[in-house]
Amino acid sequence: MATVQSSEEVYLGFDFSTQQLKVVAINEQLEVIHQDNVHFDSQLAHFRTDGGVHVAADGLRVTSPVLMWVKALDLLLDKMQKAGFDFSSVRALSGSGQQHGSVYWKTGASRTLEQLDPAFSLHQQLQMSCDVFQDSFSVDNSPVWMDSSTGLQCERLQEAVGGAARLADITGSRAYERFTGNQIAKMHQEQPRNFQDTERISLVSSFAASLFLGGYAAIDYSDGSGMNLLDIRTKKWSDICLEATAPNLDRLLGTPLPSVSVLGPVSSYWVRRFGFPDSCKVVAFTGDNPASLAGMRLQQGDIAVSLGTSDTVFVWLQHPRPALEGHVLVNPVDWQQFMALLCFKNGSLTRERVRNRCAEGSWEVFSAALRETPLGNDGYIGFFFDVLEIMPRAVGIHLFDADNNKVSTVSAQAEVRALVEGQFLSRRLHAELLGYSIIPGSRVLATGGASCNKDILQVLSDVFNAPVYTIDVSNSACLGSAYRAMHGLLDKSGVSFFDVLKKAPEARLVATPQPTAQQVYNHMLKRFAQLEKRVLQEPHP
Ligand code: 5FX
Repeated sequence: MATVQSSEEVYLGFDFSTQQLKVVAINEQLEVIHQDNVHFDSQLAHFRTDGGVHVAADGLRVTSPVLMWVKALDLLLDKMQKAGFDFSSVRALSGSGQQHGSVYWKTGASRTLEQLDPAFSLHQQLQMSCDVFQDSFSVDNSPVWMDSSTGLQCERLQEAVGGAARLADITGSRAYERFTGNQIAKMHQEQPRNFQDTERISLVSSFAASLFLGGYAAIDYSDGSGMNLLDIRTKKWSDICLEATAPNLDRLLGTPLPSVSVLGPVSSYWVRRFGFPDSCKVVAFTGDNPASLAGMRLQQGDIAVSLGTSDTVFVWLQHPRPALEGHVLVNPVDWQQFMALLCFKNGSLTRERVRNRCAEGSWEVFSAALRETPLGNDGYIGFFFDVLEIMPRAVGIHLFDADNNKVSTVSAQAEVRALVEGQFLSRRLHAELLGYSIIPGSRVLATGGASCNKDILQVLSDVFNAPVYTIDVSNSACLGSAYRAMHGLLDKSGVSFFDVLKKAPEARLVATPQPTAQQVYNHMLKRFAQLEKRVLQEPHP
């Protein structure tokens, strides 16, 4: 890492992800000069989250305490200050948040945001009422993307707009349980008093931007596309979707803006408490997947695979062709373009569970298992859904032998390979169903926590039969936010995102497909698709 020199200008990117809050600072040369993070479970243990969330007894409702996110920001800024970070050099900041989560600001909270007192931390001023401060959130526990409790609301929304395909055509996706509109509808139905007491609804991204702005930040087009509420073509809220969701939503959501928008300067709270310049600009925050697209400087033809709490796959799209599977979002770096996104819930937490069960809790042992087992795993295929998966909508562990017979156990090493191959076959299968195809010259760009494991990336390269590249910063959402902060200042003068980032380090080649990969996995993919249909037919909640 280069060191901060006080004369240089700096851009900050934050990422409010599921398990932690992270920050990256870059200088004008696009060098990373500072990185830090706050891990929710361990560093804010009194919120008693597991993986950053609370899962209800029914397994379907999943929330995070909104004050945990606020407190994490206090803690992160304090850590940076103690490390000698010079906030006076920050020209602009932006950020991202886990997608779909919603924050409910209580009536009167905008005044609190406008009048934040630099003598106190944010959480002291935004938390529950006391003699001095009024509480700012009408709902303490925000529903997050892992929630799948809104099946009823999804059905009603699709019925109201004329079916799943029609909804996908308008908003880029059929109704999904985690999508914010369906979460809002449920909040309105199940917590009417709290809903009544709400003056603004934010996404996690726009909530975080609001803290820096000292006022409510607009929802950006790209993260707004994950709500089942935004018309991805007109970039306006869809009246029919709003009406089918809850009353007065237009007012509660505010007007959406392009992701590149400069929302205004940081509030005086940041200037007086930490020494930010009063000219420091806040560029609209967006979703973590859109921010990753920016961080990886994804281009047409590339496919990005993000290996995090959720695994996601995304590509740049010129023309939206929404389908019943997957999502089309407005593109975060060029709002006239689009991106396609696929999300899988069973990502790193499942990899960690299998590492603990089959590899003595060690990534080295896990990697050795991948190296010591053959491509194609002697025909064994596995589906590992610890929680209800999105694609396919199935749950449980399903293992098959080379004759497609269901088996209950395999060796520990074969289980490790079955997990990793199964995850990547599924990512490839669903990307191809959405229209993606591997062509000569295709690159797979890998990011997220597991992208630092070369043996996992070798399997990714083999299954996709394409070279895999990574960037040096494993958190591409944070880096992408810092890049977007920089671009936000120049967009109005007509400079494109890619022009701003010409000097950014090139992605590094980390794995190339082995000679037999194409033959092994083309055949296996066909079997995988058939077996997935069988798994889908098994009963689930
Ligand atoms: C995308 O649709 C998702 O639900 C997840 O990838 C979240 O954004 C994770 F933060």
